[in-house]
Amino acid sequence: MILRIGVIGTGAIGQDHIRRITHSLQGAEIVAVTDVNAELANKVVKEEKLNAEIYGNGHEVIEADNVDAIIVTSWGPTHEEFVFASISAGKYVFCEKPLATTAKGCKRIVEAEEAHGKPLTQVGFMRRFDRSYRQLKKIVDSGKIGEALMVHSAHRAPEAPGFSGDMALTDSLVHEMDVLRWLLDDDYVSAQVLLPKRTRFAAEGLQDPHILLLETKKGIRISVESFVNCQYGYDIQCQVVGEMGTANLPEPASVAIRSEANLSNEILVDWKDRFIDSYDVELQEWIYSTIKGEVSGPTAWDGFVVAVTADASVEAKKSQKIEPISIPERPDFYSKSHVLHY
Ligand code: NAI
Ligand code: NAD
Ligand code: ISE
Repeated sequence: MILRIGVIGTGAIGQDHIRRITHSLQGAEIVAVTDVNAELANKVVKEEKLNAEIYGNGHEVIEADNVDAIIVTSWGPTHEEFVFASISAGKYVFCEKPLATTAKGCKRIVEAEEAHGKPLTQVGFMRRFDRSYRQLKKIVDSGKIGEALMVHSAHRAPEAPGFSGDMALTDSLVHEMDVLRWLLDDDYVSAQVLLPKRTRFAAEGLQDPHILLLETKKGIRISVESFVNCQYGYDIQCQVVGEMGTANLPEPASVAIRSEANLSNEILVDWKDRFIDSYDVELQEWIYSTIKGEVSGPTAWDGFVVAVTADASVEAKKSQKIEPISIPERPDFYSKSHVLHY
């Protein structure tokens, strides 16, 4: 079976996903697209030589008879509406983060899926598909370093064009909020946000860097540095400290250069390059599991948990106190969806 996909939002990441599905991955084709910027949708269909219908809005894409599954890559505030409509139509949907801009919105999606009777939604947390994170998880799960006690991690980007308000927490650190609970097989109980000396490279009125401190149910303490104007590169770090050793996220492969009395390795500067393989694996696995009628990646429940964590982190930044993170028990309904494919 070839999965026939409709894409809502043909901007930066929508175009990337269309390209990888059309030119690199197997088992799917793009048959429908839409964008509020109709000119852009037209341009993408032409440039990628897609055999796809261009629709006037996302709902028409979702309702199209020849569309089996939906990819939502429009702006964050539009996601909830399109995911909801996909569930109502009984169609599988891959939604870029955020699932919805509020925890309430995510909860409504969870409830809609429960009412529908099976999970249909996967959220675009691609780090779970990243080879280096999967290698790190294998070591943590193997018990080689004993029980995990602490995690030190960092999310650094050279600059943050278009960032405003608390986007460092709600747009970028959401990836850590998702991948660390997956890595540790745990959930968070509290958040605290420290505000270090501000870099002069931050836009006016924006705090940068941040340190997010999370505590988990098992008592693991996590520090996440967010530094989105670090100038030097896109650098994702993660070290798990266990009872008997430590395990570090592998660095992206790069050529070690010995030259002019220096030993050096390139540091990537763009998140697209750092996670390029992860997006491929993420969407290939989504295509295969959708054809099988399963959700095997991050679910609507995971999208909800991240939204609750992000809300508590923003609150902790404001209050400068330790804020509780209240995550209800995961419904049995979602347990099966955590299957990992190595
Ligand atoms: P973008 O602004 O380049 O593209 C969004 C597109 O959606 C635009 O072309 C816009 O015209 C269209 N759009 C907006 N509302 C729409 C609607 N109601 N109907 C149809 N089209 C609509 O944004 P970008 O960077 O592609 O981000 C899109 C989403 O992907 C965001 O939610 C973002 O958080 C997420 N994202 C995820 C990444 C990841 O690493 N997983 C990386 C980058 C973005
Ligand atoms: P973008 O602005 O480049 O693209 C968004 C597109 O959506 C635009 O073309 C816009 O015209 C279109 N759009 C907006 N509202 C629409 C609507 N109602 N109907 C149809 N189209 C609509 O943004 P982007 O960088 O591609 O980001 C898109 C989403 O992807 C965001 O949610 C973002 O958080 C997410 N994202 C995820 C990652 C990741 O690493 N997983 C990386 C980048 C972006
Ligand atoms: C972007 O939206 C993403 O999702 C990237 O993966 C992230 O690293 C970047 O900081 C965000 O702005």
